[in-house]
Amino acid sequence: MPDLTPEILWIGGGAAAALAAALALVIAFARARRSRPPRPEAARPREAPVALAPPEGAVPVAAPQPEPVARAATDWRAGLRRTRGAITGRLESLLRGRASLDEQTLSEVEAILYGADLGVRTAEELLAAVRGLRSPDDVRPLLASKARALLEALPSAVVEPSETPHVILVVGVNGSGKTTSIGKLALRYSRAGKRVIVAAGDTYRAAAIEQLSVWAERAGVEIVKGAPGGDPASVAFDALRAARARDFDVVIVDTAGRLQTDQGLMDELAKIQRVMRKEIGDAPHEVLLVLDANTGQNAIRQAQEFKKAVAVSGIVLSKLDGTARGGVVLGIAQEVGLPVRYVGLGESIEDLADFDAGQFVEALFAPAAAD
Ligand SMILES: Nc1nc2c(ncn2[C@@H]2O[C@H](COP(=O)(O)OP(=O)(O)OP(=O)(O)O)[C@@H](O)[C@H]2O)c(=O)[nH]1
Ligand SMILES: [Mg+2]
Repeated sequence: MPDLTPEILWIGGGAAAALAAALALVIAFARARRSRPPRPEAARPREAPVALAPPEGAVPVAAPQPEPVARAATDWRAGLRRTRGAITGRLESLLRGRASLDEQTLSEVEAILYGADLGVRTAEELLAAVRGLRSPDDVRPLLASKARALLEALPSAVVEPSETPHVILVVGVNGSGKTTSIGKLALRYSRAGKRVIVAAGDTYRAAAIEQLSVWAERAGVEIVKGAPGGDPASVAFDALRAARARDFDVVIVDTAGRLQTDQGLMDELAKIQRVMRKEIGDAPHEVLLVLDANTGQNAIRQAQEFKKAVAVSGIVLSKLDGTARGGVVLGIAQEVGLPVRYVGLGESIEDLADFDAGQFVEALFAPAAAD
């Protein structure tokens, strides 16, 4: 056997030299990058013409503009997979191979509808329509068209800001996703070229103020904070005043979570709304109630109670990702008469989608067997 050792050594030495050269190149490139001057900040859409000092207690904090990130089209089919399993999937399994809708089958359809978080009235109405059918094949198309009609009968959820600042008050029970949704919304408006300021109206926990600051920074918007334990209505008032003085387009006010059954705290929301009107007569222009989709029918009760305290104009249905209880969208429409405006589809700042009734219904009643 020939002795290959010198060649192997030579080849090994050559490879090491090449490796060293490559490494040197990489280091040189990294140094060059580090020494490059920082990229200029994205131009702000409108410069604040002002100069009014911020109101007392307000701490406006300038934050860098975020990098634009492309967002994939909302995947309604994926987002509704579990809800579709709970409604369409169960109906498919029940009706497969059945020749007619006999009483036994109808009572099973009833059980599925009542168990689907649609709310009693919606379930009753859908069941009554199904009773009029002859063929099991017609059940799914009928439910889809009824659901669509129900959602399309609601007032439009889209509110185009017609004056500035456009004021949005965000309310909801503890942990429903208010602060997260505000971060997501702030980013949306700021990407649309609006100057946004958020207000830390949850003064009950110092951590809540800090949490909103983090979201404001992520979204690249400003924030007005009050002192922990301070009056939330006065933080909201300060934010409106700052927004007017400094020419902001959109103000989004966070509030502390509260049980819908706690009258004292619900009254406080009404006070926030009243105090805002002292600064801007028709504020808030939108009151978004954040409901956690996982709470199912309890979300319907929450909506009914919040509606009594403040002029709720639309719903943000958070945590629709991964829940089987998304049928509650129909219950909210039917029993509360409020449109879902946005849905939360995850915990990151990009995970907010405009609600789209057509896409929602199509995804909900799509064949579930393929999931
Ligand atoms: N998966 C998922 N999680 C969400 C979504 N929205 C919010 N969350 C999570 O829900 C939890 C509560 O969210 P927050 O935004 O703090 O809720 P909040 O209503 O402000 O809570 P309080 O201020 O305590 O009343 C956090 O862990 C969020 O990451 C969503 O759309 N999907
Ligand atoms: Mg919060």
